[in-house]
Amino acid sequence: MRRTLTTSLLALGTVAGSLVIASPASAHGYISSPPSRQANCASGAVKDCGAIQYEPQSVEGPKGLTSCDADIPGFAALDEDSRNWPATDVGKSTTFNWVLTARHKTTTWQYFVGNKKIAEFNDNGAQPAATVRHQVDLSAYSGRTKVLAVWNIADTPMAFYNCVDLNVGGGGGSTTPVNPAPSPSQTSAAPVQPPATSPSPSASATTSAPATGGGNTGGGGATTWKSWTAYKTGDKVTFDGVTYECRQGHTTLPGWEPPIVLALWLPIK
Ligand SMILES: [Cu+2]
Repeated sequence: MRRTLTTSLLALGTVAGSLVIASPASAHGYISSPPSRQANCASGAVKDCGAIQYEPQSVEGPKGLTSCDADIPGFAALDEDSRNWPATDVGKSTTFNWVLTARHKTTTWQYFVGNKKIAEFNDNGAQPAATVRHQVDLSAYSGRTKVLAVWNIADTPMAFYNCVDLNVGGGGGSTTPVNPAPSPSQTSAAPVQPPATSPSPSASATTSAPATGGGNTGGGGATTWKSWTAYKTGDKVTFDGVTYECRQGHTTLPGWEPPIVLALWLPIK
């Protein structure tokens, strides 16, 4: 009896320990689409970024910084403009999509180009959802543009920083995965598209992505969920016998299993 109880407690402890490990340890947030520099590092689109590739959500520093790396020496790659970061073609406005693995109460979300603040969204201290979207007007810009996006936390002195490289006017707001070897913008004749309707994280009915590849072809063809993998909206995966549909494109991390980050995964039959 006693022995059984002890064994059970040990088993319980093991389960609890696993749960602790499975939860996002240093959980914060970053812009997944259009891909921020840290998103490009996490997805492998840009190589040799250093530690940031493992924790794109962790570019945290005091409020008021203007750097891409939050002045964190280990993340310095993010601040190197010479890296030829892939620039996403967007129209005269675009929607920035954040993935928050910890929903910190928020004062404001700010967007800068150079020293100029081009947009600000005030949450007045509210707790955001696990995914956050902001549409930002970029009509004052054209061509290659570096946007610094800042998430200001309400109950700490800290903020989270993202640099997002865009090619304004270069297309219709495409959020397709970036090419690891970006073609020179001068020679790429990007087809002009009407403004793409951004995938809605909450309305799965609108996903009509005809899956051009990546193991998502065919009716209901779901692949097994994996960490360190880039999924796009509409992708289907299985995890623990349940099938999920991706609500928002992101690159997975250990601890982002679908049942834990349901904001990113919609369980389907
Ligand atoms: Cu956090």
